[in-house]
Amino acid sequence: MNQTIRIIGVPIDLGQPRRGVNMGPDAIRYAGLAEHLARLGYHVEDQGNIHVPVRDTVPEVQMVTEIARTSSACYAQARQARADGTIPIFLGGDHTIAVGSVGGVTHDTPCGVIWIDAHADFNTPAISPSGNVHGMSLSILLGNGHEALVNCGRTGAKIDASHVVLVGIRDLDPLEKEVLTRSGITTFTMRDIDEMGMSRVAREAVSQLSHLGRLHVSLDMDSLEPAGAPGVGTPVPGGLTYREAHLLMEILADSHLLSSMDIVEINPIMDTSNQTATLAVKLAVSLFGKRIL
Ligand code: HAR
Ligand code: MN
Ligand code: MN
Ligand code: MN
Repeated sequence: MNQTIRIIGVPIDLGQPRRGVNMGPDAIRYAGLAEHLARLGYHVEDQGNIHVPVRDTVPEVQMVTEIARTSSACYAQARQARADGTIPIFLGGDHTIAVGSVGGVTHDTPCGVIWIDAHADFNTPAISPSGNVHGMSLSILLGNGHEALVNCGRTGAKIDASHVVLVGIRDLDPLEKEVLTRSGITTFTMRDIDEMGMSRVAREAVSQLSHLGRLHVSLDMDSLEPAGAPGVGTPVPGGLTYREAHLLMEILADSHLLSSMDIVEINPIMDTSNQTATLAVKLAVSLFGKRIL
């Protein structure tokens, strides 16, 4: 019996101000995600997209309510995908999709989370300079922030600080940095990657989380160097190279613990020739693929 990968599109752009990231799911589909995974031997099913209202029709004061509604739908899909024994891949959309995806996949049992991002998404409404909810997703999952989001799917925190590892971080807001330091979350910044090398970083991440028996990878495409991944809303120079990102995926694949994934923040309007979605598909192939040799 082949393993089943279930694709779930979450075209949400309500967690940040730019239109375009709502087209991420189709850009990733167009780049051939299903075909490439099928070629690896998986049975692939595409659930289509979760309904998200058009940003222009949502008044600013309704934004969090609508994000919560989408997150609940995403949570239910994540829970169902696990109950059906499939590996869900959630296509964003901005990084708010993780509130529902990580929430749902941890409904019954905890899970290790590898959060690959230029940002820590660890703001709260009280400290965020922008107020953008996509910069708060991880904090929400740890139980802090907008109540409607913290209590999405089930009440309170969805993951423990010791069950998440951040990789690729290079852009923190001043207060976000303080809160992140106090949280005790293991964080591998770009400097750590420069000094230690990706191989050691990836192995340490896996070894911290392997006792949980499975891993969720939340891949924010702005973790990559913008030259190779320009189709994102908040590019930050000095990101992961093509080879570092692939090595990370390959070492995570070697753990045989992968049970779910997010691919987020792709904005096709900012992209050229869909190269960011194409790169995301290649990384997913490395994550779910087999060794070259
Ligand atoms: N830290 C900034 C804020 O909270 C920007 C972070 C959001 N950018 C993302 N998320 N793409 O990873 O507004
Ligand atoms: Mn992010
Ligand atoms: Mn980011
Ligand atoms: Mn533990």
